[in-house]
Amino acid sequence: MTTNQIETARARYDADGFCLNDTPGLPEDLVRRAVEGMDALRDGEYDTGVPPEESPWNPGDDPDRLCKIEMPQFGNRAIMELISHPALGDFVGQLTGAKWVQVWWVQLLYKPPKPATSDDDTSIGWHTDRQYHCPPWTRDSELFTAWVALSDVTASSGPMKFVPGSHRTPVGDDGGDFFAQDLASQRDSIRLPDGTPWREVEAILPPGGVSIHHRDTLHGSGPNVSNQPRRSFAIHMRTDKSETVDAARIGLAEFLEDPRCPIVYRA
Ligand SMILES: O=C(O)CCC(=O)C(=O)O
Repeated sequence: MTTNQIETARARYDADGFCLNDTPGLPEDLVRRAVEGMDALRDGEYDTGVPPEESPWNPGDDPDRLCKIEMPQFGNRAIMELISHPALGDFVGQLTGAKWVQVWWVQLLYKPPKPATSDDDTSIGWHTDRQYHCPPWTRDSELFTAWVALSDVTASSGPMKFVPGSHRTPVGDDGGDFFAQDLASQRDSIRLPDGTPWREVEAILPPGGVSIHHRDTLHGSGPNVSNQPRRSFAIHMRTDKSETVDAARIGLAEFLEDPRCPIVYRA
């Protein structure tokens, strides 16, 4: 990306709490191998010999449910290569201006296609990432999520939606629920700070594209009514300006010293 493009992305990220990059430079072949890796994990095949962490979806579960697998890079080499890729690291490093950036948690998200007429149980409710950070991080910790698309994410495939500006005055821990299915009624009950209008922006991305969102930005997604699965990785990242409360190394911070949570950028 040129300096101008980075500055535009940074201005968007600061103002809106998210930004998109259609072409961060992830090689097509790597994206294809990561898709194969995703399918292998769904089949319970691990080319590293090690399974992912305990997950809400496990091989053999209903293929028509939302599939969320925690730390998929533990079980597949191509996925490890993708989440560590220097092109992604350079982009987030330049975006944040950080001394270093580390991946600290990863989720595989596979949203199966569903006919528009069927009951929706594959939506992801409005929430912020901070709500799910356990152990908590210190108040000013710099944390964000790089969401990498592995399929064509269109308006009909249940793209992520963001509420621009919602990161500026966080709605707090009761403000959302990842597992809620009725996004419209959630929207009626979430109180945005005075002056922040509720707007929703869809993150439409090609395979290999990425969106970056702040840990306090409200986001969610509806059902996938296309005819292809929606595939992605939510790669949770931190900069040198971050630490867990009491430097805890438990829960989602258990692997901070593990090479499978790589440092993807150093200034
Ligand atoms: O994939 C989605 O629609 C939501 C993912 C998400 O909550 C995240 O990346 O933090």
